[in-house]
Amino acid sequence: MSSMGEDEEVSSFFESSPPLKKMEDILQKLNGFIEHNSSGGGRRIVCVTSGGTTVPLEQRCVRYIDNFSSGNRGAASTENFVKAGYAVVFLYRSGTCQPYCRSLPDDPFLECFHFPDNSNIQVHSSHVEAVKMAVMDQQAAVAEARLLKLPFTTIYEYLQMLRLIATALKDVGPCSMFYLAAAVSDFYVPWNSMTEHKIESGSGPLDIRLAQVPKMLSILRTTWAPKAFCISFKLETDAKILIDKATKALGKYKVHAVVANELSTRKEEVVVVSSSGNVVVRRDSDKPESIVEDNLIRLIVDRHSTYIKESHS
Ligand code: PAZ
Repeated sequence: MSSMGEDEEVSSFFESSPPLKKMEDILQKLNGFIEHNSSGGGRRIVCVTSGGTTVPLEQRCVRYIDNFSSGNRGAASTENFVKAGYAVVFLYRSGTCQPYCRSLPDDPFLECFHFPDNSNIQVHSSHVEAVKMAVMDQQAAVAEARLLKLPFTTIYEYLQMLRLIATALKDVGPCSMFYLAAAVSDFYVPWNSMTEHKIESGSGPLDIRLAQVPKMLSILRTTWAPKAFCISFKLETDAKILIDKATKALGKYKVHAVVANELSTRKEEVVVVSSSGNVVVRRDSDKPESIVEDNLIRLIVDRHSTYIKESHS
């Protein structure tokens, strides 16, 4: 029997996925955001994906497979894209790191505040600057309609939302970008072979067979949003194979660049792999507040500008 082709695997994945909740609401927000930012000023729009997808083991999910991603890269990159003038669709895993909140103490966040009397709440002086910047930057981005946050949890939600966003951005063409920093599950339990109720314990070891999640990058590039500038990410734990894997992904998916990073050093340096060569991007280690995303987004924005110019000539 012949195995399914890539397109068939993708169609079959979507046909068997549980329907996306609040799809109309998401579409309305998305179309309004794109219309607002692309008409008139013609602002560039980037979809930043962030955090990890879960793989449910039961339809009425009690247990799931998850991954390590904190969402820090996506949140920090979003702040930098907004600073560079972009409108950002932030497709993020619920509960992971949010733009403008990275410098706030999250453990425990409520310790930032105190009550001098019953009718007033104040921020402790040690946290005033961080809270003020977080609130002002976030409010400015939202007030100017430059940040649209869309949460996902499962691999099913993530891929359906990515398809919606890509299709909605199709007409923005070269001024749109995909910056795919989310850690997307490679294996999953197909919805129709998943048990409905909580898996019972007490009958020995549990055997689960995971299917491969169809690769959506090719279809994003060829069909959903073929003119968008597209940056994918490659994470490895073995530095020896990282660049080779990233180079293969670049060729296979025809993305414009692959950002290669190794788990333990991902906050210090990344390598941008593209047809014009490999560029190592580092955090400025002499500036304590510097993050690798400051330099990474500068480079990506530059490359995007060149891409837009070339697309118009
Ligand atoms: O979310 P985070 O800041 O903890 O980590 C970022 C990252 C390593 C998930 C990202 O840079 C990345 O490589 N994403 C793609 C992972 C993959 O190869 O599927």
